[in-house]
Amino acid sequence: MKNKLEEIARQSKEAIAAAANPEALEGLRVKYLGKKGELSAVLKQLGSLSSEERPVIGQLANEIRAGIEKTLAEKNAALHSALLERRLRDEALDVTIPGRAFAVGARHPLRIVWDECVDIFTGMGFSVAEGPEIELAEYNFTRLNTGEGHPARDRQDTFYFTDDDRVLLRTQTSPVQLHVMESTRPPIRIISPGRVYRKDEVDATHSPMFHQMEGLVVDKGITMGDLKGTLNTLVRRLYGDDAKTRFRPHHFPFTEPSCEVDVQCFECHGEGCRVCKGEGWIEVLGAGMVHPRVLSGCGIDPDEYSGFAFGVGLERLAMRRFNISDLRLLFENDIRFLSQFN
Ligand code: 2U9
Repeated sequence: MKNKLEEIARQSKEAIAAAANPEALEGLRVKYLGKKGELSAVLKQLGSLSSEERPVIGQLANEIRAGIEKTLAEKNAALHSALLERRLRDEALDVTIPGRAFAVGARHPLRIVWDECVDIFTGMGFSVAEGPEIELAEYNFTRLNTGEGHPARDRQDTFYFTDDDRVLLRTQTSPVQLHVMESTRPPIRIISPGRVYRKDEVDATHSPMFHQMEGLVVDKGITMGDLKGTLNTLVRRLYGDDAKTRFRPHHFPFTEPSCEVDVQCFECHGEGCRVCKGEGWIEVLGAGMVHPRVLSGCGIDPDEYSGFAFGVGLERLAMRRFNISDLRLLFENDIRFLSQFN
């Protein structure tokens, strides 16, 4: 029996040493130490031994069991640490490898000045209104006091869809403001940025599609003073707190009186230079008090209410701001050009 036990000790040691994984090891534990295992089989025969042999063999069996348990535990630990080693090696992460660079886009220069104007006006309590680019001549012209036969309606200058000149691509964003005046009661304080279309040949300063931002304020007691205060604020936010403005009389059919707003040249401070073409002043805006006929056409009583309106070309703002000499650069979508801004 002693031989049998020593044989189990030897065999189990070899088998455990050769086990390749925790599952095989568990199989060996059952095989040698389990209830129906080899060690138990031997112990069942203890009864057949003499009373002198029984404690000796019993003690040997216990020592062998302890030995197998220890070997199993050590092998188990070794297998697990080998497994861990392998995972650490296989799943190694080199945190020193430079990250993958994502190409982050830049805002288009037009979008930059658009956002900036929206910020300035929403800061003064204006809301942003938008509307369709396909309009009725009725809204683009007639209700803006620009009746049949007015030179601004010329087919040479406007993209009409139909032969009866009834439907067109808007030439200004003013129709948006008419729609707001028709559907809401004063006080009205809105800006309408957006695309507009005119039949212009493309050159360094013209494009058949360009962007405008118009504004409209209608309330009781609105005066030219409100117009000047608002537009001076715009110009100072755009060109700096010390920017000087000049309001020159002008004519628009939809405003009366009308004016153009110049800012004193930021380059020569009024002396006259290349930037302002010797003028000392740079034109930035058109504006005026909303014509009473435009108000009453939208169901707003001009004896009770008055308003002012203005318009600014966003391409010109962007070109001046970023020193861009050719308008076409804004529409060619050359990444090398566009990625310079922001
Ligand atoms: C309503 C009534 C009046 C909008 C106005 C201008 C003056 C103006 C130009 C600026 C450069 C167009 O982009 S540009 O070529 N615009 O000078 N626009 S007043 O007046 C309105 C608008 C809506 C109902």
